[in-house]
Amino acid sequence: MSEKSIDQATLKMLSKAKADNVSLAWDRLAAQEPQCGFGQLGVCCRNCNMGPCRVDPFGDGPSEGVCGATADTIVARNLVRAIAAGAASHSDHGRGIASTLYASAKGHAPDYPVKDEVKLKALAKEFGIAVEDRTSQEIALEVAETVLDEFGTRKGSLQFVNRVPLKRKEIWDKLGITPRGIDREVVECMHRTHIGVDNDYVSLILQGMRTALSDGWGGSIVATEISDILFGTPQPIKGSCNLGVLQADQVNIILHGHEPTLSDILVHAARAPELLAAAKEKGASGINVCGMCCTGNEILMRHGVPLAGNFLQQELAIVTGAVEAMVVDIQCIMPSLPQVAACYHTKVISTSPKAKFPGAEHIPFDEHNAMEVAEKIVLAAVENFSNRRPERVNIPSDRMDYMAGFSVEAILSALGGSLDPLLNAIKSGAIKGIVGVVGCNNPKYKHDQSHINFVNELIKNNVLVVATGCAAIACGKYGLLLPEAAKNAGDGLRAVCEALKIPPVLHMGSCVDISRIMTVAAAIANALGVDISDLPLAGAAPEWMSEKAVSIGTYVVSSGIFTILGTVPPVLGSKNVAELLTSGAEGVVGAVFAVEEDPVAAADLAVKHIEKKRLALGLEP
Ligand code: XCC
Ligand code: SF4
Repeated sequence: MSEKSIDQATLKMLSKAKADNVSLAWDRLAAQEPQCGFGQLGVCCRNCNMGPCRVDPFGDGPSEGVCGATADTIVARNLVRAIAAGAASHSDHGRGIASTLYASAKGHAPDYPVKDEVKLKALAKEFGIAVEDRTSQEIALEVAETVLDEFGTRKGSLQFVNRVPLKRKEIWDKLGITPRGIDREVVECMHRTHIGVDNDYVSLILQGMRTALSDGWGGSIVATEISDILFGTPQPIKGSCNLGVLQADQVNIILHGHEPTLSDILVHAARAPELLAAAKEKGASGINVCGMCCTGNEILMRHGVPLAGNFLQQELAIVTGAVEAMVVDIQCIMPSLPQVAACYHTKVISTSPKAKFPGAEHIPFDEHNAMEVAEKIVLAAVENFSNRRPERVNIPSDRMDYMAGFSVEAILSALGGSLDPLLNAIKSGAIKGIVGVVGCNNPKYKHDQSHINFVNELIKNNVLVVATGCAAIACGKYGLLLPEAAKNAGDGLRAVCEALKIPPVLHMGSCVDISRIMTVAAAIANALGVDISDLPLAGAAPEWMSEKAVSIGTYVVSSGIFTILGTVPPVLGSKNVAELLTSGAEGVVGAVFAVEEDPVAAADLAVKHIEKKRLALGLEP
């Protein structure tokens, strides 16, 4: 058991699942083993019905598919399709939020007033939209229309790319990878990877980069910016996390998925006096709404809502036997949940027309009558409280406090209004550099271990860590998001954290909020008059598994930031593709990927990279 996770709550629930005879992701992984070697290398293709084909990268079997596609073509096509899927996911999420702003501005979504007018106006100005003598509704309407236009823009390039330094834009323009329209890039990926279109691995990967950039500087950034406008820009906030946040005497509702549209409203719905009274009537002392995965990050950043756990804990939350409803929207929701829930009393409630789950109850959510639907969902959970079977309940006591909510605006205000204190700390070497640690969990690797060991090594070496997604949740569970964690940091970083009263690991939000990290990187580069690739920065996804992570890694590298992957991507079947990603890209976009499964060695790579960049900037390494 202990080889599966470093997290005590997780280990306890793994034992309970075994006793309760519930099968989990780890069991299903064991049933898959050995996993397909061709798949692991990325050399199988099902893109047409002359196949499926697989080529043998070792030269013993066929070296081409029926159409003549080589390992290079097949591996690159598969990678590009993964990027397209990841970019589409983030971007469609962004579209959803932008559509909500549009509906709100049109007066059709009364439960979604603009919460951050300052940010609305700032974004309007960035887009050249007039703000003087206009109501916030008028501004919101034009902002929403402009942002929605980015999905199919005919203007030649996305507007948010204007945030990057000129040097970066020139690199993209020269390579022809400046993203045009968000949807257009995804569509072009699907077109190019159809049989008999783009067969050149270099050309394919360049399109993959352009698509990923349309996510990082398009769909994801839209999701972040518009969420801030609608739900409020996060500010430092405290709360607690891990499965111990579930309450034995309350109705427990877990919100799992990604879009704040549902979760933000549901947090408010659960405070309605009638619903609290209904809960009391059922014998519960209250209604406890908790988050999970990225929608959890969204509401913890804005409301300090307790966070039940990260990706590999979704099934385990149900195994506690104490969850009345697991309410899900989109992305990273295991289709196994209804099956796990069948062993307990938990209701799995799906809400998005895009994401249905056999065995789950579907309560369609839409922005036009949001509060009404949210109350209906909470009531369903409350009514389910009497079905709880006390003999099946076991909530692990493990929980940890966190401080989260470090939006760009919050970081600036912690710094006293300007980036200077941070720049000075970097120049003096008190902070050597910054590493963004992001991404998922993956049952092929010990849960949370790589995240924590990697981050601990970095802070010891005076590297400030910014984290999002399930990586940030992992950090939360081990106390790394508390200002006190600075005591484990190197002297320089510790002093900075103590002076600013911030943790050495800044929780910057959900996965779409990696756009916040990119915005900070661009702002630092602009302030220093250099390119992003000149900065002492790195990115890492120590336990990634999703296609979204592939898109993220690719836009981070394409933006000029060295990125370390902790789980091996399926590209090793093509030496050329692997070589391009891990070395050739340096001369093209000024950054590469590295793959390192050992988190301590990975931290060493990051630190060495940062030292190299410092030296090149004329700073003490
Ligand atoms: Fe999903 Fe965003 Fe990965 Fe977590 S980190 S498993 S993508 S929830 Ni984005
Ligand atoms: Fe095989 Fe080519 Fe068809 Fe892929 S596109 S399945 S390699 S014939």
